[in-house]
Amino acid sequence: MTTLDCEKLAMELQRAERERREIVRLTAQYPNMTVEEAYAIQERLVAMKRENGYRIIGPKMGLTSAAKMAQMGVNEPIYGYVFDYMVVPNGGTVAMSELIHPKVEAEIAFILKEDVKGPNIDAADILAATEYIVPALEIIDSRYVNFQFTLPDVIADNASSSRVVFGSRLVPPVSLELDLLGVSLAINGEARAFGAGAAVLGHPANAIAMLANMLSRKGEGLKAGEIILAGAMTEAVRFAAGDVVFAQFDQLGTVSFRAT
Ligand code: OOG
Ligand code: MG
Repeated sequence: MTTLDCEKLAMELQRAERERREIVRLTAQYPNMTVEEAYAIQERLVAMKRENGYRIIGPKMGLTSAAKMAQMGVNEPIYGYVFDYMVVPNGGTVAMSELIHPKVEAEIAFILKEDVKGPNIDAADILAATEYIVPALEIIDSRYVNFQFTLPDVIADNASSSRVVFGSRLVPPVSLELDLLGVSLAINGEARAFGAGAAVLGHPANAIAMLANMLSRKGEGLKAGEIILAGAMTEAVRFAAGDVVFAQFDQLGTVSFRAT
């Protein structure tokens, strides 16, 4: 793949998101695309969004639980970026007309008080650098036909990032046992998925540590003040216009939105 291909494919993904249109997965045309090439496309896509005036809220981990890896048929964690235009207020609305075929998943987010730069970062380093834990609902929306992709496809597509709702309660990590922390996800009052922090690589701080180590490969790190998603604790669930989506987290409160 050339730099030109990267530019072209990032633009296709950008257009698909903006025009709410499914596209054929990139590996159909580039079957030998590597993970490194996929991150190069993601980097172009992220740069385009910044050139368009959008601001990064934080990097995020994806595919960090067995439930998610099995659901998506992919077997290694990935990262992407959440932008300011993706944030929906807690209790707010998500317009289906702006999205393609969204799904929702419950997550734990970290807000750091210090920058963290890999390599060799572990969960203890992350917990020591964390100011607050925040509950979240992430809305993912693959730009690919039928939400189907291989690992390089989903990396290039900014890990399906689309919308995010953060809870209103910020809790310092010392008072929490994040691996034992449970969550239930309900749609219109009907329980649809359950999870616990341990589903995320044994402990959500492991996912954030892995992210710091992955970012260090390109000389980057985690920054104080970013809100960083650790990856879904549950499988992702489809929702439709009119649905009320509600997550209840042990010790962290509730997060909800309504789809219109
Ligand atoms: C990729 C996004 C993964 C997570 O938390 O696992 C992700 C996808 O499943 O489309 O955000
Ligand atoms: Mg996610």
